Amino acid sequence: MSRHKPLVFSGVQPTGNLHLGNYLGAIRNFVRLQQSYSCLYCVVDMHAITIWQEPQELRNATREVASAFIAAGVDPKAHIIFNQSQVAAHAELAWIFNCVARIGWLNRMTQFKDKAGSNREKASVGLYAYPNLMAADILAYRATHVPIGEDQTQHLELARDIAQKFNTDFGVPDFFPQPEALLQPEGARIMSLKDGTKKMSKSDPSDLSRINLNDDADAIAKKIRKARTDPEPLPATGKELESRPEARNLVGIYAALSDTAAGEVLQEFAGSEFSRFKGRLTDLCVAKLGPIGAEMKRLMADPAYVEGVLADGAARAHAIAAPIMTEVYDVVGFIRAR
Ligand code: AQP
Repeated sequence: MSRHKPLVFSGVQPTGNLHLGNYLGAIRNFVRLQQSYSCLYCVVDMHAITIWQEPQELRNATREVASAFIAAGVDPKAHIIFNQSQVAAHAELAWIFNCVARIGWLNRMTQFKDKAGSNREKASVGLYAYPNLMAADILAYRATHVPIGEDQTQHLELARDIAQKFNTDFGVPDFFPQPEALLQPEGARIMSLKDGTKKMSKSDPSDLSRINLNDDADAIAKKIRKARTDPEPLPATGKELESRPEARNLVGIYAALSDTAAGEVLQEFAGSEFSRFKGRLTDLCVAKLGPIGAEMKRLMADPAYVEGVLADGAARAHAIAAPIMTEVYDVVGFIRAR
């Protein structure tokens, strides 16, 4: 990993059912960033357990996310792929940040409100403190750039506030950098195939709502065929899609997968019935996701290799974080063996 390029950190939770939204909204971008940045891509298993995970499924999902990174084209030798719990700096720095962040700051986090729902009293303390761990994930490496979806901008703002408060409280200006968001372009948010107003999500109980990265061609075809649409043919302009969320979503998926703008897709399909468009979308999805799904399957059949990648990545991640943590402990006033 080149130390001369700016450092990117990003993570995906091993919570099962990796889907097209995770690919187009995150993993595909991870692959592209390898050119210009040194990248740490983390399977954030400690974040996953803020909501109950079956231990055996967690192990499996951890290998699956790592396999998806590799299958999509992340180079685990030139960059770093690892799972969060193998590098102690995440938990150690998160504790210090628990003591830097203010309760009022966390109370404003909308994702906690969404995820805890009406059962706030029963949510885990970890779910509440999740943004502090995310700040630690980034700052343990002094990462400067963080590719995130729009839903994570509030958490990244918090990481910046924590970095600044730490620097100010301990009188160490510039100790932690202010990490910057690498936001995805508009249209990178993929919605449920069953409801164009809800994001495609791992936790949606309906498997028909999402295209999983390990779906085979038949499953992809079935899900696109059954995807909700409206009776109108495809329009000629994006403006006419504004009040048609399902149509807009399918056009957005086609545009993202073919690396074009939605406007160009509409130029090609204006006036077409959905049945024709869905057929072409299926072909495109199968062509783009098929090879990734097949490679994931091959990697999942070799857990020793995938765990080897994670262990090697963790050792290299630790080597970056450990000297930073030594400085952190010194700044905070903790006595350590010399
Ligand atoms: N529908 C989506 N469209 C675009 N990007 C998406 N991401 C998730 N869903 C979409 C992006 O995928 C990355 C990894 O997400 P995560 O696993 O860390 O957490 P998440 O955002 O909570 O993912 P899910 O699939 O929606 O899981 P659940 O159902 O558990 O909440 C992130 O960069 C995210 O933006």
